[in-house]
Amino acid sequence: MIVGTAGHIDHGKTALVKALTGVDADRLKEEKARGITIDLGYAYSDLGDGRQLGFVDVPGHERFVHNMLAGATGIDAALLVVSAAEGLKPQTIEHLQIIDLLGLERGIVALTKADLANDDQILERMAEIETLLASTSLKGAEILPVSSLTGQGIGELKEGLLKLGESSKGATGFARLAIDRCFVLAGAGVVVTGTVHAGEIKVDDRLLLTPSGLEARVRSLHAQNRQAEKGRAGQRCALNLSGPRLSKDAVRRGDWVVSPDLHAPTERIDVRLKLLLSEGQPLKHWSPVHVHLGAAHVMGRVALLEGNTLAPGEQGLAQLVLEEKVGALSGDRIILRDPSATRTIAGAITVDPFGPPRNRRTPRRLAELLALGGADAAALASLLRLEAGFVDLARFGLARNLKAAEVERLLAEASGVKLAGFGLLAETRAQASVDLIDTLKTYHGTNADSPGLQPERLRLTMKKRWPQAVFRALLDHEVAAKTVVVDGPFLRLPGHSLKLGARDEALWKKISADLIRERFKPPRVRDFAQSYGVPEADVRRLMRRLGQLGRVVEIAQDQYFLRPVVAEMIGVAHGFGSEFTAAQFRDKLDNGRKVAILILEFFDRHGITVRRGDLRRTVPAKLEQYGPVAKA
Ligand SMILES: Nc1nc2c(ncn2[C@@H]2O[C@H](COP(=O)(O)OP(=O)(O)OP(=O)(O)O)[C@@H](O)[C@H]2O)c(=O)[nH]1
Ligand SMILES: [Mg+2]
Repeated sequence: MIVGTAGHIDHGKTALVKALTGVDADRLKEEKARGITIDLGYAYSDLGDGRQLGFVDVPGHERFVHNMLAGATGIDAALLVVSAAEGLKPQTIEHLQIIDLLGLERGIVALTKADLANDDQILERMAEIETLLASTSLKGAEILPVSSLTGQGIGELKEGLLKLGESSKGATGFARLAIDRCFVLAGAGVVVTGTVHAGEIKVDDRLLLTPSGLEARVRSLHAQNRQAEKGRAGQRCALNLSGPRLSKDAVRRGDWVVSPDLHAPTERIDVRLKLLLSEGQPLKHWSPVHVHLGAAHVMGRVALLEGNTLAPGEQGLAQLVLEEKVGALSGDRIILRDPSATRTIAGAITVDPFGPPRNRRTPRRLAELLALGGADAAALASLLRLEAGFVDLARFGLARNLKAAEVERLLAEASGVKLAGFGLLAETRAQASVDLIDTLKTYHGTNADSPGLQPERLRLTMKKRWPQAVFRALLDHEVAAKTVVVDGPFLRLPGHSLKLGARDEALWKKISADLIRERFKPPRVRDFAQSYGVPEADVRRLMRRLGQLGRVVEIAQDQYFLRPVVAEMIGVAHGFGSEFTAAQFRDKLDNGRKVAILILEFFDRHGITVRRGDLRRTVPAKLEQYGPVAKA
C-alpha cells in the first residue's frame, strides 16, 4: 500500500519520511537548495520481514498543490503531518479537504516536531486536530506525537501505518497506470512511473498511452522499487517502455498507460460534484476550473446539470467540459480548484466518463445518471428499467472497467438478456417482439396487397421507437426465430401471402414460367395477351399489381423481369469490376443488343450504374435495391 504525506509547508513531511525509511525524498537540486519540496518524492523501506512501507512525499507549498494532487490521487492512505510548533495552517486544511474529497478513509496524523512543544501544547494541538478531522473521511484517525529529530514516536508510527492494511484497488479489471513521471534511462530508454489504479501489468504487455494512443511494450518493470515480472493495482511501478513513436517528449505526467481495451480518451465527464462548505459563493454554471484527475491536470468548465448554481456544501450533477482529452473511468475522483489555482473548491466523482455533448440535462439523461451512480450490479439493474429499455454493454463495461464476462454475469443476475451488443430485460425484449409483430399484422390488415414493410418504415411505425442498431438486433432475432420473413426489401409475417384471384393466379403461373425460361429477355405484355388469349389491358393490370407486390420489375414499358433476376443482372454488371460496354453486358446475358440497352438505361435511371460515353460502371451503394447481389 502507498502512503501519501500531506500537510503545510515546513511541517516536517520529508524529514518524517526520512526518519521512517532512511530515504531523502527531496531529489531535485532546487529542493535541496531551498530546503522545500517542490515535486513528488518517493521512498520505500523494506522492513526485512517481507513487509514494506512505500511513500509518496508531497510538497506543502501553496504554489505546488497541483503537484501534491498528482501524487494524492494514487494513494491508499494518508499521513497528515502537523507541526506541534505551529499547529493548523492553510495547507493543513486544504490537504485535508483534498483527502476528504478523494474519499481516503485510512490515515494517521503525525504531530511532528514534538521535541519543540511541551505536553500541554501537544494535548491542545491534538484536540484541535481531532475536531478538524471529525467532519472528514479521516474522522477518528490516530494522532501520534513524533519527532524526526529525536526519534520519538517513529517506531509506533511505523507500526500504525503497517496496520492500515492492503490497497483496496481492484486487480480484476483491465490495467491502467497513472503516469506521474517520465524520464530516459541511459541504455534502457523511456521509463514511466506511477500508480497502478487497476488490473495487472506484466513484462511484454502491449499497452497504449491515453490520450495520445501511442503504442508501448513493457520491456521490464519495477514494482514498489523492486525488479519484478508484474505489478498490480495499488502498487507503484516503473515501466521501461518501447514503442515506434515513443519518446520522453511524447509522454506527460497525467497520461495513462492502459490495456488497449481501456483506451477511450474523453473531454466530457459527467460527475456528482460537491462544492466545499468553505466556498463563500455559490458555484455558477459554466465556471472555469482547474481539473485534477489521476495525475492529470487540465483546464475545463463546469456545466451544472441541475439548476444554474450550486450552493456551498451542496452536491449536484455536473458535466466537466475539458480543454484537452484525458483518460477517465466511472468512480474516478476529481478535484477542482479555482481559475487562479489558489484554492481547492470542489470534489467530484465520475458517474459517466463519456458525457453527451447534447441533451445532457434532459429528465431522461438525469434519470440515466442517477442509475449510473449506483454500484455495478445496481446500476445495470436500474439502467435496464429506464425508458430507453436497453444498455450498450460494451460501453457499460468500458466505463466501469469490467470485462465482458463480468458484464454478462451482471446482466444475467439482473434478469437481462443479451441481443447483439445490447442488454435488455427479458420482458422488454418480449414486449418489443409483440410490438414488432403486431405492427406488421396491423399493416398487413390494412394493406393486403402490399408485400410488407421496409425495415426503416417498420421501425418508425412501431409503438416504441428504438434506435436503429437496437431495432436491427431485435429484428434479426425475429428473423432467426422465423417469426418474421425477409422478402427482398420487405418484411412480412410468415402467414402473409398475397392473394390473387383464381383467374389471375392461374395466369400468373403461366406467365411466371415464361419469365423464368427467358429470364434475360422476357416476353412483353402484348406477347402474353396473345399467347394466353387474354385482353392486353388485363395482363397489364396484373403485371402492375405484381410489380407493387415486389415480384416483378418493369424494366422498360410493358416489359417485366422477375425481381431476383434484376438482382442477378446487377450482379453481372458489377462483376465486370471496372467500366464495361453495352456489348460486353449483352454478351454475358446473350439477350440481344436492344434489350441489353433497355436494361442498362433502367440501371442508369436508378443510379445503379453511371454512364460516361460508351462506358458504364456500377455504384456500390445502389446495388441492393432489388435484393442481395452476389459478391463479384
Ligand atoms: N526540531 C525538529 N525539526 C524538524 C523536525 N522535522 C523536521 N524538522 C525541520 O523542519 C524543516 C522542514 O522540514 P521538511 O521535512 O523539509 O518539511 P516539509 O514538510 O517536507 O516541507 P515542504 O515539503 O516544503 O512542504 C527542516 O529544517 C527540518 O529539519 C522535527 O521533528 N523536529
Ligand atoms: Mg518536503
